[in-house]
Amino acid sequence: QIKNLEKQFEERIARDEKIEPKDWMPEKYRKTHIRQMSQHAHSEIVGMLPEGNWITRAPSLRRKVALLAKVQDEAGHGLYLYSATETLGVSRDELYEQLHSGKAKYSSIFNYPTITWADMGAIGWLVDGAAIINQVPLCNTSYGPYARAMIRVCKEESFHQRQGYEIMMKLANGTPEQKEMAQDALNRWWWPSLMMLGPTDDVSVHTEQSMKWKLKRKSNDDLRQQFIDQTVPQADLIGLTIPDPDLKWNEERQSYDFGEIDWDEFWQVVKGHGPCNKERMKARVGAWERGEWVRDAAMAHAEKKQERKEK
Ligand code: FAQ
Repeated sequence: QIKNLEKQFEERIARDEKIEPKDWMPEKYRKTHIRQMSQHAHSEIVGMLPEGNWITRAPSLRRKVALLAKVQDEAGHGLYLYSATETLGVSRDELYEQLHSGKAKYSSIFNYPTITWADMGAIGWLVDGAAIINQVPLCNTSYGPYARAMIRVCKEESFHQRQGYEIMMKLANGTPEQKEMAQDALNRWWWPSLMMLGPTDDVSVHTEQSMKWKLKRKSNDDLRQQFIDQTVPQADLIGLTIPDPDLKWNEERQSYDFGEIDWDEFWQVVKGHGPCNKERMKARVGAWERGEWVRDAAMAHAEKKQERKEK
């Protein structure tokens, strides 16, 4: 019986049919989707913190409006993705618990500090740029609710990327101090943005199975190469230098060769030892605890309303 269901499931995947919440699916398919989708949701929520740091200090009203809208979009993406994950039979409370206890991961990139205004530009340009490269193929992923969520998310990420690049463009064409600030932000965010796309294919434990299930449509290394090839000309255009002395156009491959990524740094950050891991978790857990009275009040109100209805 199970063998038959598995066979039908594999055939549906081969036909590029979407798998929907009430369809039969292998337990491992369900689990790995809960893992990736919830970690994606957590990344959006934790990802609000580095930029939230600059909302009150944006240099103009126009910049503030754009940054506020971007951070609100990230909250929306997080909630949207949590809802999509819940269709796999896990509760929102369980997902929060996994984040707060450190059991579930969130993207390494959000454990770096945002120390100047140019970091808002670098995040939009590079971090959202890398996120789009990773998420456009996910619009075609096999699980229906995830694929549909990605379509809307990608449209919004595209606005985020442009607002970031525009900040960098303005700074790079500004005073020498402003240009220096933009270059410094690029220097600090470049390598972590490359790491964000995940470990190299030879050590990526989930890629093989996730590609078979069409959860992932492109490998980590392919996405990283695509990101580099797309971003280098953008840096050239605004006169900034990618901080990689080994970066070189390879005529034969029609791609850029690039230097060694510091994978020790990546794993340190993933294991909780990055510059801001503790601060990020403290902020999330603190927000959850401070919101307890609101949740309690809402529950008490709902119960009273129900009681009145029953009388
Ligand atoms: N950070 O076998 P793989 C955004 C973990 S975009 C931390 O290659 P997989 C938008 C991985 O979970 C950012 N951990 O794993 C935004 C696994 O550990 P596990 C979020 C990482 O899943 C922009 C282990 O290493 N985007 O938020 C990272 O096949 C600006 C082995 O790795 C997504 O989540 C990392 N960078 O490939 C918001 C996209 N990389 O789970 C605010 C969806 C890997 O077994 C501001 N996710 N690990 O404990 C994906 O596409 C995939 O999950 C990858 C990883 C590509 C991230």
